[in-house]
Amino acid sequence: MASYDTIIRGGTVITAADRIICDVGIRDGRVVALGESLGEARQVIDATGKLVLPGGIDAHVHIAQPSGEGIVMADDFESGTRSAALGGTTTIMPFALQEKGCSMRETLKAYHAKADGECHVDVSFHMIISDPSEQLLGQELPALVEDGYTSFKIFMTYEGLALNDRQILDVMSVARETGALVMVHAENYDAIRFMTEQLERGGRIAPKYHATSRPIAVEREATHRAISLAELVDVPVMIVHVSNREAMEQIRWAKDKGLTVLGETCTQYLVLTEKDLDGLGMEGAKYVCSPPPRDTASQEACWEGLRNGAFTIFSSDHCPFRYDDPQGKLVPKGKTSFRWVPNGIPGVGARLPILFSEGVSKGRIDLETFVAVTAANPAKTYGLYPRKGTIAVGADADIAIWDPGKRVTLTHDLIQDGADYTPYEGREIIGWPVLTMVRGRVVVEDGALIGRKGHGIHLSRARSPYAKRGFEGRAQS
Ligand code: DUC
Ligand code: ZN
Ligand code: ZN
Repeated sequence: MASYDTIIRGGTVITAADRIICDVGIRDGRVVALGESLGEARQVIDATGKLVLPGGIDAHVHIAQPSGEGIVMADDFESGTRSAALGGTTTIMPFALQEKGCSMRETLKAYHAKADGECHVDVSFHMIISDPSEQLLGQELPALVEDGYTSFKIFMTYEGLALNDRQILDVMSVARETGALVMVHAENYDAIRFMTEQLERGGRIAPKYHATSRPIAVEREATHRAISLAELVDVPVMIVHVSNREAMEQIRWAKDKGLTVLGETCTQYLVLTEKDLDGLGMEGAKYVCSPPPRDTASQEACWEGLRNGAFTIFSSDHCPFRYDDPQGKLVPKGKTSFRWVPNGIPGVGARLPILFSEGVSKGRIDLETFVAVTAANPAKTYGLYPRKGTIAVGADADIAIWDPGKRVTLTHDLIQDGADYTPYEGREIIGWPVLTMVRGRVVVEDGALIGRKGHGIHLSRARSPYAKRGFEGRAQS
């Protein structure tokens, strides 16, 4: 009788710490052996000459989120997780957005209902807090953190979402008490409104002015303020989607001071610039996201941050809207001002191939760093490690096999999310995930989805080790 369900034979296995040529033995959806010539299995996958990497964890994606009147997000959980799988990602972490006046528990139930039975890869929800009522802070959040929803995002900008400093302090205090990890969207709301109104008064309403309306100072100031508020409360904080050197320097400054401040950057800040928003007519709307892509010096800074640990995590911030659609980027009001163009770009499928090609293949980062920022660190940061994010005995067999020399021209057809474009169309990629496995089952092979939706499950999470340390320390004192 075969000892294993599957053996991945002869590949180079990479984790955040090691690279070894060996076989990977898989049984009941988990890795049960790493070794030479592992013997028999019902299924043998030859990985000679290939790289065997932990499946990616995309810790920042938006799926089926309400996005304003008349606007519809392009992905449901089937299409979003299909694209993730095609791009070598085996777990995504989408947001459940609390709408004003609504219970967070009910919100989560609604998102579970949308996701259940639909997913190709595993899923674990963060929460977005828009209404920090007494009920939410005093009762719902502590119970939800206990139940494994151990992270939440807050916004310093956007009508209906922005929290003021007092509210941020209240939310951070609950994170401190409960051991949750706070993620912050750091841009100054009032400054953006001021800039937007000035631009509109001057008739500067095209999509490219979206970037003009939220310059680096807007992000840098809010990043520093978020860090300072977290310092007051003595709570760890994750600054998400950092786009430039000045914001990154606030994170570095905080780390040097001994604060637990973590950072995330995203695909768009490595390969897009503000100039991409300057398309013909409304075409620039395809690249409207916040913070906006900056310039080549900012790209360089973000690469540096990935190399030197200023950024712990690399995500897509997948936030998909169809372009040629009145419920998407071409919503009629968007023609009257950039302020109405839906914010966000698709990227869950393109994230890993772009980082691999621009990073590993071009020598900007090594393979271990690639695995760290795309899989191991997200798993550790958000309480999924060591079940996820590594290839080790006992871990889930979430694996992507990469052909490091495969040349591909990136097109939306390969990515297959629910949008009608990719902002990365036509890029030449070197290195591609040729097989994706989720808990031992092959879901993508040679660019084709072969799994059935419903294999992906929801993961409840432990507390982040960053948050938990403080939480446990406080509990004992
Ligand atoms: N923030 C996000 O995190 N995603 C999309 C839009 C935004 O502003
Ligand atoms: Zn955000
Ligand atoms: Zn986002």
